[in-house]
Parts: sequence; C-alpha cells; structure tokens
Amino acid sequence: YALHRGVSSRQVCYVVSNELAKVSSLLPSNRNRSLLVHTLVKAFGLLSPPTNAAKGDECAVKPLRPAPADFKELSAYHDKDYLQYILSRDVSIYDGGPNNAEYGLEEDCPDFPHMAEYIRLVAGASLTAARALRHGHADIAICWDGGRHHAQKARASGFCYIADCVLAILLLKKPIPATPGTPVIKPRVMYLDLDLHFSDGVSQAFYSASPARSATPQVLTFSIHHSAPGFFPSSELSSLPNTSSPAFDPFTLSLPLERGASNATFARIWPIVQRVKDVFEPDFVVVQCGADGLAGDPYATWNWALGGEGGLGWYVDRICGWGCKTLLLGGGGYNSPNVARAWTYLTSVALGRPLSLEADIPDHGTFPLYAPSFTLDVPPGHTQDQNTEEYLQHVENVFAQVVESIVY
Ligand code: TV7
Ligand code: ZN
Repeated sequence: YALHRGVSSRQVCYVVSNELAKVSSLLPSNRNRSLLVHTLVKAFGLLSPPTNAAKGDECAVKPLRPAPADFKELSAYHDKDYLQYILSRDVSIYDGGPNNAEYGLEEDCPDFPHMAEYIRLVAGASLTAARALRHGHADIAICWDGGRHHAQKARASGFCYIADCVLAILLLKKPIPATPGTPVIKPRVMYLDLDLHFSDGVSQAFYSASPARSATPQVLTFSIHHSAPGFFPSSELSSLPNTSSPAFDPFTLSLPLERGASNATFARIWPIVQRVKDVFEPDFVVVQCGADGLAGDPYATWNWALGGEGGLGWYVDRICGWGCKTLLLGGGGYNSPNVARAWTYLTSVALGRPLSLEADIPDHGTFPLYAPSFTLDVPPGHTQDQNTEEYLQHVENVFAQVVESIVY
C-alpha cells in the first residue's frame, strides 16, 4: 500500500475541544460520557501538551479542534426542513414543539438544551476528522463524539440527531482532483460498524438494490450487531444477506449475532471482515466503535472484552494495521467509565503504542468512578455465548457467497 506508513510514524489526529465535550455531555442518552472519555485520554497523557508539542509529537496524538458544521455541510445529507427545525428549536423551553414527533424528537430523542450547538459541533467534529484524512494530515483520525448511526435524512432516531457517519463518508468519497501525472481518484470507503445495534441510518443511506445502481459503488457498509425479535432497530437490512433475493446489495452487508457474543465469536468472524476488505480494497475505512457490546454495559447483551484475541482492542489494532486511511468514531456505550476505558485504550492502539490493560487508572478528578478495579481493562463477564459453531459456520458459508458478488 502506497498509503501505508510504519506503525511508529502513524500520524493520529484526535478531535476534541472544551465546547465539544461540554455540549456532547448534554446528550440525554449519554450524559457526561464525553467529558469522562476525553478526561481519561488526557489523564493517560495521550494528547500532547501544547507547550512541548514538538517534543511529545511522536508519542502523542495531535489534538484537532472541531469546526461546527454549517447548514450547507449538513444539507449534504439531511433534508432542509429537518435541519431548519432542529437547528431553530429554542430548547430552553421544554414544550415539545408542534413538529417534534414528525422529526423523531420524542422518547429516545427528546430535544435538550444546546441541541442545535450539539448537532453542529458533533457533525463538525466528524467532518473535521474526515477532512484531516482526505487532505493527508492524518493516517488515523479519531472522533469519539461521532458515530451517530441511527439518524435519518429527515428524522432523529435511537439517541441520534445527526448523521455524522453519513456526512463523513460523503466527504471521503468526493473525487480527489487530478494533478499532473495522476488521474482523478474516486475513493472507495468501507464503513464497519461494531456497535451492539444495527447501523440502520448509515446502511439505508447507501443501500441500493436497483439494477440501475452503479456497478462500482464507492461505499460499502458492513454492520455487525445483535439481532433478536423486537431488538432496536428493526430493519430488513439487518439480517444475514440473502444473495438470491432481488433486495440483495453486496455493498450493504449485515452480520447479526446472538446473545453473549464473546471474543471467541469475534475471532471466528474476523476472517470474514478481512475478506470483505480484501475484495473491496477501500482507500478509507470508517469504523463505528460503539462500546455497548462490551461486558458490563447496561444492555447486558453481548459479552465482548476489550483485550485478548478477538476483543474490541484486537479488532481495532488489526483494522488500523490494514494501512488504509482510517476514521475511528464512537457510538453507543452506556457504562460510561467502561466506555472511557475502551476508547482510551483504542486511542493508544491507533497510535501503535497500546497501553497495558493492567495499567492503573491515573489519579485524576474522575478517578473514583473507576472503582472497584481502578485498571484500564474491560474484562469479559460470565454470560454464555449463544453463537453456536453451527450458526457461525452458516454465517461463514453465506459470506463466502457474498464476497463473490463484490466484483469490479
Ligand atoms: C448508539 N433502547 C443507540 C441505541 C438506541 C437504542 C432503546 C432505550 C431507552 C430509552 C429511554 C429510556 C431506555 C432503558 C433503550 C422502541 C422503543 C422502546 C422509549 C422509552 N430507557 C446506539 C434505542 C432503543 C428513553 N429504542 O446504537 C427515555 O432503555 O427500543 C427502542 C424503541 C420506543 C421508545 N421507548 C423505548 O447505541 C448510537 N431505547 C428512558 C428514558
Ligand atoms: Zn448501540
């Protein structure tokens, strides 16, 4: 790979600002989580202090301040009336505006103070990260406040108000203009979603089973998620691909797992992920690193660990090892200290200098929240993995057919 740089010389950018952490911490589903994450990343010294940036450059990620997205940037995907509504709600008044329900602003997605600022900044954060990749300023860009994979064109859904993943993918797939000696490049973007929940918003945005669709789509989406009757979100696109169905799109892939999915299951399906990447040959990889599948999450559905073979850390290490320009996004995760542990560890993995999972949480303001272990690890729990060898063999067979359909 021409794009590949040695692990030691990876340029890693990390999107953060006080304003971003502040407004992101107002998100009703994840109050204070953003502050906890950025605070732990800093406590482990992963962000170079601005005073001796040059000295610390090689062993720290480069902080990037997000620019709030403007209306035009948000309109690259969202409907104008939806944007006008959500950006103009005066949220100091909790009145449930007249059109709240129409735009999904109820139940899972209530409007909240500073919602408009939140929307502009979170979208702007993922776009800032994507731009750093596109312009070659970073090999890996990290935006833990992003990953809002349920938001739709004209509707908030599943704790997600703005489709930052879609906006980032649309930016990354823009043609790279020709220069003397090099033709126009139409980059290929692989979106890989590791959240417990299916990435319905992102998958839907790029799905097409139309015979008229381009033979060479630039975007492939791949969601690994929990699936069970009634489990959010319900979508036709969330089931195992059926290559003989007219609705089958080889560039919109889903791998549903059963309860208790553990490192063993994730290690078992890794070759599928690897194979899809190998046949698609992406220039950019966007990873939604939702941490709600980890053991200890209140969803208590999967039993994924942060460390070990097949763990979330192992996945991200391997993905970063592909040598593609990579965007790491956040997502779900409702045990906030564990999410801070996970994303701090993933930040160090992206750098190519993984922290020890046995490391003690440094003494800092939010230290007491890391009781009782006070270490970085998110170990597996005791739930039984219900993904049988029989099921996983079936998944393997299905994907063997699927990859045959990804042809250029
Ligand atoms: C990251 N699960 C987002 C995942 C979105 C999941 C849901 C809740 C929930 C909402 C609450 C609440 C909750 C204890 C949990 C069908 C419903 C059932 C609302 C009460 N407690 C991500 C979204 C999911 C809201 N939604 O992928 C207010 O759990 O199952 C549903 C939908 C209708 C609405 N009701 C729940 O991880 C981007 N919601 C307490 C108060
Ligand atoms: Zn989730």
